[in-house]
Amino acid sequence: MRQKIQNQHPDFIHSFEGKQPYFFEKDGLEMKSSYTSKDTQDSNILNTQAGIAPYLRGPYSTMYVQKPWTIRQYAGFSTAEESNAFYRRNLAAGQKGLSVAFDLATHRGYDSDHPRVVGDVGKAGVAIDSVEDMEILFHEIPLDEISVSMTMNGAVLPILSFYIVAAEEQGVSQEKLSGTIQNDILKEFMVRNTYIYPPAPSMKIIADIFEYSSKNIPKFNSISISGYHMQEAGATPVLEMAYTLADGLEYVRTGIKAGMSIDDFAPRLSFFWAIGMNHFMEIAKMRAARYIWAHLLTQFNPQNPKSLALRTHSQTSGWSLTEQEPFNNITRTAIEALSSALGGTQSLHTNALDEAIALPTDYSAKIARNTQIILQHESGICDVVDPMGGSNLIESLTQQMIDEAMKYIDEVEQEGGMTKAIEAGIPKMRIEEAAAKKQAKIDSGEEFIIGVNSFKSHLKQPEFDILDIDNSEVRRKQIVRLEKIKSERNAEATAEILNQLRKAAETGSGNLLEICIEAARRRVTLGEMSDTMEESFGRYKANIRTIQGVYAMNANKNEYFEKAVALTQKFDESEGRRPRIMVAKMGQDGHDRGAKVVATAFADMGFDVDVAPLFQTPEEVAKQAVENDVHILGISSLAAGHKTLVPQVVKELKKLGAEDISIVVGGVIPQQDYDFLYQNGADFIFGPGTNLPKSACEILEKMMP
Ligand code: 2CP
Repeated sequence: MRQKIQNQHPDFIHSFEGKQPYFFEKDGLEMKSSYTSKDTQDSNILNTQAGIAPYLRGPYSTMYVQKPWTIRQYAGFSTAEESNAFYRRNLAAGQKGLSVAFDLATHRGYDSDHPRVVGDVGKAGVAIDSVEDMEILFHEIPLDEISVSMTMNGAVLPILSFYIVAAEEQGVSQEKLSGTIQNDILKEFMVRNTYIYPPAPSMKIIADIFEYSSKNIPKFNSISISGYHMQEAGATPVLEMAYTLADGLEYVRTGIKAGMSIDDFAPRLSFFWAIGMNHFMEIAKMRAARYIWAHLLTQFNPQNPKSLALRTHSQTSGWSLTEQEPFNNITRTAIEALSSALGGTQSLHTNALDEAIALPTDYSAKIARNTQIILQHESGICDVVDPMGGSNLIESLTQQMIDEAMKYIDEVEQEGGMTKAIEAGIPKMRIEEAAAKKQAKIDSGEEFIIGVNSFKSHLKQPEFDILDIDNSEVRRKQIVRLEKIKSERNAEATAEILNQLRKAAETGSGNLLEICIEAARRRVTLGEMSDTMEESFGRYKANIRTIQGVYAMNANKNEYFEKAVALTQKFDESEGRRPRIMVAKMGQDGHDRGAKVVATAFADMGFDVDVAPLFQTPEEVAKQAVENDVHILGISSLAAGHKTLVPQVVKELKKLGAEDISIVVGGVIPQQDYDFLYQNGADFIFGPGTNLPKSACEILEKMMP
């Protein structure tokens, strides 16, 4: 007898008295309360070995017994000097590889002096405008010994060129470089939003990087095909895995179409997973992904077995961190790191406990790093290959994830591949639906977040050191360096190489990376290279699509939801129209999960909702808010630009005589900034963990006293 339990609330589960296992839904999969060998008897995945295709149990036969995963902490902030000092301290304390975070201005191809990036320079990563900055970033870090990962997708050509030339000027030749460039543009169009050019030229850039790196930097991983940002945007582990592998297939086809053989580039494709709190599913996901990848790649008939091996970096989930009771985040990160190691990661970043609030300090970064060191040296996890192999639960879940993921991969294939599926909006829609569903379940208390919607503590929270970046000072320093470089370089040589780049972009002939490397040698800046290619490629603008109904469907236990619906109706009756909110992001911050979830939830509560395009200036946002005649402007900020951008948008609204528009600020806002924002025009501030219907009620009650 199969009995299904829809609700996982402990009281409900404890009252269940049947002897049969009960079934429940977790992140879109049906699971059971107990597993036996019967659950795996029909499975054909049990008799595989690590180091041999299909690599389900790991890409290397000896795994951590021979070499533990690389402790690779992602970091970067402010100037190249400050980031360099931070890297060197971390390497001295036991970190094994570097992973560079660039600021959003750099990601989007703007030099630090560009007017659109005033609030972004040096904030969520380090500002890099030129080869000079890159040299400072790696000062006294031997690039032939330390492998460096760089998270760069939009401005991938200038950044990779600067890196290659900085190494060259350090005396390190290209064939000695080991590391990884993220270079995964498809997921940018889907979720991460730091694209520059439209899909077609972006894929040409990727093909050029594959080609150049296979010939010249053979130890460098030419891409990190990333699911991380999908899960951060709301994807379940299955969706994350399926869409990431489907992206991978699209890149493989791009490489082959550009004339390469599969073995030229497939051994240097790498992957990147988010590891969230769904412990068993995350382990199963990593194993299932290796199995599916080996099977998918077999169709290209590789001769090198390494072409079939999926090697991956992973990072503990940033989204799972809470601002409330941040010490709980140490526990969450340790559980996630454990899942990642049990799943067989090659490299791992563990988040710091304060990352939901601000940039990590040296102390919080140390705890995060030590979480990995403790796992490697105290837990015994590195003594055994694939320790979870043979577990009825894990093997059964691995098979289930293979089957489920293949359905989504087949759907993408039927659409004609990932580029087409993205154009049709399929993956984005499914991810946003999953995000809205999850938020509704959290807001209604059906899913637990300890310290946020349950087991809240009334003890006083400890004060945190907040690493605040003086963004205007970083920008000032960058501008001085940019002016110096431009005044000292050979203007003729610069113009000549930019012309070559322009022609190559126009005609599609020549390898763009090769030309950019020469441009870097001649001190062309990141903004200049990007602008030159933009002349032919254009700048991509995303279509905004919103979903409806998913939040309402999953909000049935939320007392505030009904109340908010009643209040919007009351507003309509008294004002003659529904409350209208525009949800906006400003600057180069493209993290839009929160904004999208707010948009769909508020629409389901009866608001008229507009979503502003990404990457607007405060002036553009204010103008649109007035044109749309909104009552409320909701500003979502996740990249620390709030102290610059919120006062500016308030000023612009005043100029337009629209002071009556209520300003709601949400996202990652440190408590210490609340007063500043209230004094500068914010009417409401809602931090991470906000119950959305409750916040809607607060706003409406203040608007209709
Ligand atoms: C390792 N090796 C072994 C064994 N283990 N050889 C024999 N037996 C073993 N048991 C060898 C490998 O073959 C390799 O040599 C070398 O040791 C290093 O191992 P690896 O597995 O390649 O590890 P790695 O160098 O650390 O590389 C891991 C990845 C790479 C995953 C392949 O792509 C990587 O480091 N990615 C990191 C990406 C990253 O940091 N992303 C940050 C995202 P050979 O090379 O000679 O074969 S930041 C995210 C934020 C959120 C954002 O994006 O916005």
